[in-house]
Amino acid sequence: MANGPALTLDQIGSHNAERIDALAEDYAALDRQLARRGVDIAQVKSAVATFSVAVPSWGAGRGGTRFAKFPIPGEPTNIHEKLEDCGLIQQLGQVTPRVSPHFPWDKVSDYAALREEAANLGLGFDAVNSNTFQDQPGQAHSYRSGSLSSTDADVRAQAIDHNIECIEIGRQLGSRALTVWVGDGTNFPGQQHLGRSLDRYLDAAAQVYAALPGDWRMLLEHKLFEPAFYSTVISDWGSSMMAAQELGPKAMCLIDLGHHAPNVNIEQIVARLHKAGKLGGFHFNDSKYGDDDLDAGAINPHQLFLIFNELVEAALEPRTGFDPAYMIDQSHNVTDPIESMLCSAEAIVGSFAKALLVDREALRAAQESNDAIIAFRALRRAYDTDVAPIVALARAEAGGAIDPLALYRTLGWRERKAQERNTVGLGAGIV
Ligand code: PSV
Ligand code: MN
Repeated sequence: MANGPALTLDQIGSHNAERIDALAEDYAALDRQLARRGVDIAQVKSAVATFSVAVPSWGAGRGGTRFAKFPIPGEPTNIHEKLEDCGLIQQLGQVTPRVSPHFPWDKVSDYAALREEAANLGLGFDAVNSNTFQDQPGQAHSYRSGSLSSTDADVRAQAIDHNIECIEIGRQLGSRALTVWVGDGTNFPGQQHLGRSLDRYLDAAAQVYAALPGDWRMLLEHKLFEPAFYSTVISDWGSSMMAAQELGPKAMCLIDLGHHAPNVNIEQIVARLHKAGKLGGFHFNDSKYGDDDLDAGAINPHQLFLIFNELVEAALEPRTGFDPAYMIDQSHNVTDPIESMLCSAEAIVGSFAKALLVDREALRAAQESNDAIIAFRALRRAYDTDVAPIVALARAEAGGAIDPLALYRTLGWRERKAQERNTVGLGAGIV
């Protein structure tokens, strides 16, 4: 059972003391560079200090492919141990103060106690995720032919009830959003009526929507394919937006970066959803081929920057309810999940910082006069800037480590946890 913070203030303090002079020098140099560009570095640092991104409870364990999972000694085996690892990530990085739980994976008997346990570790809870893409032991009806869109009314009722139960759990945890991703779809042309399956989904989702508390949001996560390989009920941002519009103002769209056709212009989807007032949140990760769930910014950091560029633009022209939920959704197959999430969070906040550096006036003028190269340069100049000193100083000022990964490596965390925790079994990983 987790109890208190893993690191003492002394540990972070002495780590930072050895690095603060070098950081101050780098920060001062960047300050002079940005001042020449008319950018106030202190303002950028303040904005960075307000930024946060949630970590997924399931990301604290080693993921796997559908072929295998290769656990590491000391990895967490339950929500308590996952919270403990997430608490350490937050202590080191100070940018991930919330955990996004997934049910029934994170089920416990006492949610008030779980909330308190998280609070003792400096954590709160973000969006609750339902799971109607797997069958659970003892479940009355199978999701083998779909869940919210199933042709069977009993299956739909079970999926609705599960989502409502997630809302109830989320209430107790202090969450304010339900993320719904369904694996519903088909593998064969003709297997299901494409229009009617969407109608059934909409009807069932409306019953979940009706159970949302007044200040909650329902985040609809689309995905092009997998586990279904011919059609998926909520396959793309068009279907997602259609559903969100039909359900009502509390329903918004969630963009998982890996859930699109290859080469899709995701930043344009961000702009479009914002225009419709339906940009609800993100699952950050990266991919090269499909829904690879690789670490955010590992493959295409430029895309991550361009997404944040649209988010900065969106904040300049906010729509009602504009407050996107930022979450990481990754599968760590070859790394220590703590290290991956530390690095991903840094990549995400760094992309935000870079987007803040764009000379919006120059960009706008170039856009209006159709000067493509100058417009592109306005973006490229920001993207090319090394914002690491801003991100590191904001982190240190918030109480985190100047070099979180280096400090983590000195802790012997996994070795210690390997003594305390049960061993994870072999088998295939989760999606
Ligand atoms: C589906 O691929 C997904 O992106 C959804 O967010 C799930 O909840 C998550 O991965 C975990 O399997
Ligand atoms: Mn996701």
